[in-house]
Amino acid sequence: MQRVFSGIQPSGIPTLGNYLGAIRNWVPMQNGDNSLFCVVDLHAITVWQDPKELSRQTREMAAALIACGLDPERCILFVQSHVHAHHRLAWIFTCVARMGWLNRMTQFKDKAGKDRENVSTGLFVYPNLMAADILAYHATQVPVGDDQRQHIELANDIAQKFNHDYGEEFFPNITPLIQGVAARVMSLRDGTKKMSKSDPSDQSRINLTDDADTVALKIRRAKTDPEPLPSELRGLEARPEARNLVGILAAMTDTTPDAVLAEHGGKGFGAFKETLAEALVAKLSPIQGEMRRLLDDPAAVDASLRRGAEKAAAIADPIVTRAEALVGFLPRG
Ligand code: AQP
Repeated sequence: MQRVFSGIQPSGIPTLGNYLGAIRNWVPMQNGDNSLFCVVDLHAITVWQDPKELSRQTREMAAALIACGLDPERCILFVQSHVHAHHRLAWIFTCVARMGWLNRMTQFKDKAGKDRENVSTGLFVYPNLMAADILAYHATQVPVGDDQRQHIELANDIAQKFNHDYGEEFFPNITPLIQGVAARVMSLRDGTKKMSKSDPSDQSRINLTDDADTVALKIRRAKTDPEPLPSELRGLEARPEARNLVGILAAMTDTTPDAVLAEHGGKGFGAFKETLAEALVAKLSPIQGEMRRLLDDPAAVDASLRRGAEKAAAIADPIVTRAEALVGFLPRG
C-alpha cells in the first residue's frame, strides 16, 4: 500500500506555481483513504499571518483545491491544526532532528534573509513539522514542487534516526514525486527566483483568482529579453525568464518546451505572450467559477473539512500513539 500525502500553506492565494508544481499533480493521485491533502495552517504561522485573514484564507485554499479537482469523497482533504497528531509527532521529531541538519535548509536561509535574530523559531523547525505531517500517516509518496526536495531528504534523515534510536523500523522511507516541466515556476519579474504567493510584488505571480485582464496584463509585463524565441531548447540557456514562460505554456497546454519552441521559435514575445495569456485564462476561469460556487456555501466547505479531519485522525492517532510508546511516554490508560 502506497499512501500519498501533500500540503499547501494558506499564506495567500494559490499561485500558478502551486498549481503546476503541486496541486495539478495531486488530482490523479486521489485514492480514497490512501491519499491525504492538507491545508497546512500550522506551517503558515511560521511567518506572521493576520488572524482575521488566516481562517478565511484557509477556507479559500480548501475551496481552491476542490475547484482544481480534489474531491473530498475520493481523498482525505483537511486542515492541519484540526488533527493533533501533527503537533504530537512534530515535537518528538524536533527532539530527534539535529541543529546541523536544519542549519543546512536553503528555504530557511531564503525566508529568514539577513535578519535571522528576528524570525520565528517555528520557521527554523518547519521541516520537523513537515516530516511529522507525512510520517504521522506512514505516507511514502509526496508530490511536491522542486523547492521541497531538501525538506523531504531531511524527513528521511529524521525517520532513520528515530528508527535507529528507538530500535524499530517504524517509519518508512519517503519518496518525493517531483513532476513535469513546471516543477519550479519562476517569478514573472525575476527568472532566478521562484514564484511565491507571499512575494511582496503581485506582478511577480499569477494568482489562481486573477481575472482575464489581470492575467493578460501580468503576462504582457512579464520580464523578457530583446532576442526572439529560439527554435531549440539549448537556445534558452542563460535566458531564465524566456525559459520560464516557455515552460509555463508547455505545462498549460500539456505539451513539451520543445514543441512550444517548434511553434514559436524565431518569433518575438508579443504574439507568444498573447497565446500564453489565452492558455492561462482558458484553464483558470472554470476553476474560478467553481471556487465562487463553493464559497457561496462556506458551511458546506467547513463540513467537508471536518469530515476529512476525522478520517485523517483515525489513521494518524494509532501511528503517533505507537511512536510515543516507542519513545517511552506513559500511556494515557
Ligand atoms: N514556484 C513554484 N513552482 C513549483 N511548485 C511550487 N510550489 C510552491 N511554489 C512553487 C509547491 O507548492 C506546494 C505548496 O507550497 P506551500 O504553500 O506549502 O509552500 P511554498 O513552497 O513556500 O509555496 P509559496 O507559494 O512560496 O508560499 P509562501 O510564499 O507562503 O512561502 C509545494 O509542493 C511546493 O513545492
